[in-house]
Amino acid sequence: MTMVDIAGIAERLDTAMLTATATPQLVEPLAIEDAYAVQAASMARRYARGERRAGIKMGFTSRAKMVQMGLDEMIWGRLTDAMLVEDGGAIDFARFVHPRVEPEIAFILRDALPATVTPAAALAAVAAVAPALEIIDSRYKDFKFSLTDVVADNSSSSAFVVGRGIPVGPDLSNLGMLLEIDGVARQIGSSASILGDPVRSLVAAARLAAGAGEPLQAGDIVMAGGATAAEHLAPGQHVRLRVQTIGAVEFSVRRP
Ligand code: OOG
Ligand code: MG
Repeated sequence: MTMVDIAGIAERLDTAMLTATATPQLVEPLAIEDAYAVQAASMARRYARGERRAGIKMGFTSRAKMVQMGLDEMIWGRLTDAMLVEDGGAIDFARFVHPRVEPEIAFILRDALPATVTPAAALAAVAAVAPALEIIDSRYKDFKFSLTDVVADNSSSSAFVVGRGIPVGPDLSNLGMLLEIDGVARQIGSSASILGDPVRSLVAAARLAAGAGEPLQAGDIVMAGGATAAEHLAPGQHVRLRVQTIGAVEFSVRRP
């Protein structure tokens, strides 16, 4: 077995994020466990700088996202308070390398979740379900990566916006989702694209987080994954997502 420089790769990815500068893809193919170890090590650097855990994001839970990025395995990443953008707020384009946005659904937990839960039990622990926008920003050159590259890079997690949402109740399995940029429809989809029902993503999140020794806690936010392909962002844009029944969420990209 070769030794993998977990801390060194974590530092490289963390620096790429802090300086908004793309870094080359990893040369040595990592084992998936090592990729998650790099992710944990890079997140430990952020926690040491004062960021606080906010929940987790799921990735590649829809066919549209798998096709866009050419990968077909579910992944996850960690969210912190520093990544949270207020609904209606603005982001600075210069903070990112080459940001994209994708339409999602978020769950805000009232109660902790164990590794194994039924969809009904998972929903019973949810305080609110909300429309959400994820701003992904791969730290790799040209937004290209292998599965283990992207996992090491915290699954491209970069920023996220969560709408007000509503209490659990309505069926979430087929809600229309409309992503508009500057008032123009850019992606139209359905929550059904997310594993057939976004609650399945929440169930998987509970299993994966617990498996990593960081089970989902009360107050955590779980991003269920993009329902459609992601769209490139540019300075000056206004982005809005409307999700049938559960509401809307928006943000803008400041001009430098
Ligand atoms: C990886 C992250 C995938 C999603 O919602 O599927 C993801 C990427 O596409 O850069 O966030
Ligand atoms: Mg996403």
